[in-house]
Amino acid sequence: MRVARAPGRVNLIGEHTDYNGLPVLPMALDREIVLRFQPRADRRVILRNTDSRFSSIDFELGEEIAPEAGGAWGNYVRAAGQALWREVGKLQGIEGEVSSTLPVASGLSSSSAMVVATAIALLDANERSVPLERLMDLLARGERYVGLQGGGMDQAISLGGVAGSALRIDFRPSLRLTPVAVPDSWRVIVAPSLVEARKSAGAKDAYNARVLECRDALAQGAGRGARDYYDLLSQVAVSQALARARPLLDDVLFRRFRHVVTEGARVDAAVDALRSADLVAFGALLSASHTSLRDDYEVSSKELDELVTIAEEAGAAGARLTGAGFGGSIVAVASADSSDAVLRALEDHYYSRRGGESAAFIALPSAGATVS
Ligand code: NG1
Repeated sequence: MRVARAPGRVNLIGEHTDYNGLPVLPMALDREIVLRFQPRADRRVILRNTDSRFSSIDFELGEEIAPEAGGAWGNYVRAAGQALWREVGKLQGIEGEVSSTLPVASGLSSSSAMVVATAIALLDANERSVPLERLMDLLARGERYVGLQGGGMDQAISLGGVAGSALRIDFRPSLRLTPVAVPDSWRVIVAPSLVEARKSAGAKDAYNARVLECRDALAQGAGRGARDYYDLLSQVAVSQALARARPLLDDVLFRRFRHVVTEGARVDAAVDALRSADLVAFGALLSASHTSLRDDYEVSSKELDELVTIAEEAGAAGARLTGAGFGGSIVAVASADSSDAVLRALEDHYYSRRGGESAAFIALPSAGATVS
């Protein structure tokens, strides 16, 4: 048996920027999808899931793989299979078993981890390889198979994660990953809201609507003819872009536009704060990002807002929703000295009141996907 492992991720800052050509700052988690597999002599992919909520899958690889109805996990496996077949040609299948230490639909990218684990397992079984950055891009486009017009952050960080570091990922002018060490004295806390952010179901439409709104804002003149937000901000400063956009856009489009251009600037500032180990500045940027996602981008929820407030009041330097929103998790940063108080407050004021154990955890910046 061979084993493919692909981690989930927590995005520290840079939300809804990737599909707009602006950078992100995620780190790979120490929680992952594990795929134990062996090659098959035919084209079939047969996988069991150790989580009894998910039924087994069995399909044939090919140029055009029909999706399973609904939000099935098997569609992430099919997405990887179809993308790779189109890239490298004929492939033999695999059979095996999938397990996970990642909470599902928590905004921690279990879906992209499934895509990545499948892809590296299929490549290994077929003794094929695709250059890493090509694979990142290929799988980002491939995952759109499930109907979400997503960006490239999740596949890139799952494949390219570096232990001890967050990664600044630039998508334009070309894909580039720059590790930035997370100081030993910082703690990154992840707190799931326990409200599932199932992108394959309802949240998909809301996500895709945001993608279109961002494009509309540019097309209605705020882009000054630029192809994307990267091109726009290569020509003008954020303040100029905002001043020019305001009279051209209605209230909703202006707020979407303002989130994207200010969030891009916050990523730059956050990378500087991380490099200089300035926890206070970094935390303030996280909290500003949350406000922008809540008020301008409108992707937060009352549970996510509540978790952010609890973390901040308990002494976190800053906190924000992480991932697409519409449910999922928050991320908070705190000093090693105050992280226990933050975890305790989350337990007392959020999880206990819902009658359960705490689901919050300290995330360790981890390495990317492997197969062995
Ligand atoms: P989540 O929902 O956290 O897996 C999605 C997109 C990202 C990015 C974020 C928002 C996919 C697979 N993931 O992440 O590319 O746009 O939303 O920043 O499309």
